[in-house]
Amino acid sequence: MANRVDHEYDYLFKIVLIGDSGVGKSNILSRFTRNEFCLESKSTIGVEFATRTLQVEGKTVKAQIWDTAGQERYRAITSAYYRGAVGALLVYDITKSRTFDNVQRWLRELRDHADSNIVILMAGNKSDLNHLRAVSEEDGKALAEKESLSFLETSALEAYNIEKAFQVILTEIYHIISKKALAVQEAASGSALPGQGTTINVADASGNQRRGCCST
Ligand SMILES: Nc1nc2c(ncn2[C@@H]2O[C@H](COP(=O)(O)OP(=O)(O)O)[C@@H](O)[C@H]2O)c(=O)[nH]1
Ligand SMILES: [Mg+2]
Repeated sequence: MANRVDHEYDYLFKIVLIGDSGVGKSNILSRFTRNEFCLESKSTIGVEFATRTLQVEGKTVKAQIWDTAGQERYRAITSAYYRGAVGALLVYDITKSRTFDNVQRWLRELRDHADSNIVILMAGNKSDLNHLRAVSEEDGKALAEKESLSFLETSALEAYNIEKAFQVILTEIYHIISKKALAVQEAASGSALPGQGTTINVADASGNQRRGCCST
């Protein structure tokens, strides 16, 4: 038993949650991994990360999502937090413009500490509090476009777009990884003649997809 190798997933992707304190990061995580929401703010839940396994384009992907234990309040997130991360969910609160203004600061933090190819989705959380809105959806979209980020408004409370946010990030990561793998394969086969190596794989992949894909 102890020796059994863990083969229940095809890919393991580390994703970090970042953004100001109080924007809803921990609740986004608990909504996504346990379908739970907590109205009271327990700032330190104390988990390092939580995981959930899901299907992305016919592959089994295990998302390992890291949450802060409140260090963001002291701007004391260490580089270990970002190490190995291939995705980031950058969260602000649509009712607090300061948390939106600070997105730039978080992008800088990512630039300094994370891999330069990290996939980033910006989430304007608490969309259920539309009557208290301080940041328009258009402003969110405009910033995301300017910074080349994916963007969604979410609500951890109403479970709105939470699933989708992770699907978008994981799919984007998967596309990048599979493109890289293909490039490596092509490089390995040198100036491969058409019909060699990769062609066979493409045929295999489409066969697998027809069998395994049910996510439409
Ligand atoms: N109305 C509403 N409140 C939320 C939402 N997400 C989180 N909250 C509340 O915002 C507060 C801070 O949430 P928390 O997840 O601890 O934020 P964190 O500091 O970023 O981890 C808590 O009181 C949550 O109940 C949401 O989508 N809608
Ligand atoms: Mg938290």
